[in-house]
Amino acid sequence: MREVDLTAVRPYADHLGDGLVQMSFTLPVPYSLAARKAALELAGRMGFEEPEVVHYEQLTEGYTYFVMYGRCVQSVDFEALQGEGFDIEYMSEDEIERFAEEHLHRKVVVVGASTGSDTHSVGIDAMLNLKGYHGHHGLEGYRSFETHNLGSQVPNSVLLAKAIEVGADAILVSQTVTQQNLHVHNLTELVEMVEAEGRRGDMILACGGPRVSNELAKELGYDAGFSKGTEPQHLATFIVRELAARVASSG
Ligand code: B12
Repeated sequence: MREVDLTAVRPYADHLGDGLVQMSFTLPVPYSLAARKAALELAGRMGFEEPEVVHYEQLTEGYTYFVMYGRCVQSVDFEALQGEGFDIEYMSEDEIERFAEEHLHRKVVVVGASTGSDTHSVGIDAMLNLKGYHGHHGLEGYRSFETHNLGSQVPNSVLLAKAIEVGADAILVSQTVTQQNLHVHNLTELVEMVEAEGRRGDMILACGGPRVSNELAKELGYDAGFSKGTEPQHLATFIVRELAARVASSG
């Protein structure tokens, strides 16, 4: 079996290192042979070799949707990225309970919501409700957590007021709709409000959603961001460790 060269990693489809990529996009042009040519030319300019249109169709009048294949010739040095610290060792539910008992000696209070006009509540429910996600309890099922799930379409002002009322250790925000960068606006507004109230140092701020990343979250002033595939114990691990570190550093 061929060994992977971790200093020059590229996408893999038929055989290692072939660089084959599948991508999809929509062009604002009518469904036509010219549209197909435009997509091929664009993929070429993106740097893909041997681009192919494997499917295209009219999305609506004046718009054409494409599924393309192309060969990516660039590679990335994966070895140079090791030790960057983006992999966290998560604890299990039992380990989290024991860690909280040993280090915190009280319940961790969290308040969460899907904010602004965003109606998608499945993400925040997955994190907080007893039923949880992927066979793992949400934080409501932990002895060491007191959870307040405010649901969806919650104004940032209401979320913050609740957090202050219950003395929250962490505010948890879910954002799914990213059209027009709505999520960035909502997430930023909350940070600004927390800061204006002089509470930023008292609360952990964490957010999540399919298009949220830890990098984006940090850039917007959050302590952490979580994306697709997050399970409740990932979030719980982060919260108890972060809180314990804050308790330890405050003497
Ligand atoms: C179900 C659904 C709905 C339901 C929502 C029901 C509900 N109660 O939530 C309904 C039908 C209401 C709906 C409405 C709309 N939807 Co919708 N919806 C979906 C759908 C099919 C699934 C979303 C979902 O539940 N995923 C499952 C959860 C578990 O995944 P998740 O949210 O990513 O959560 C995980 C992580 O992201 C993370 N996470 C999430 N939040 C948090 C928070 C914290 C603190 C942490 C730690 C982690 C975390 O952990 C979770 C578990 O791993 C998606 C398409 C898809 N297949 O993804 C579209 C989708 C999200 N919807 C979309 C759109 C556009 C809409 C509408 C605007 C449509 C319209 N024109 O009316 C409206 C929204 C109106 C509004 N005001 O918000 C788009 C969003 C595009 C974008 N990026 O902006 C999608 C992607 C569909 C699409 N391809 O166009 N929708």
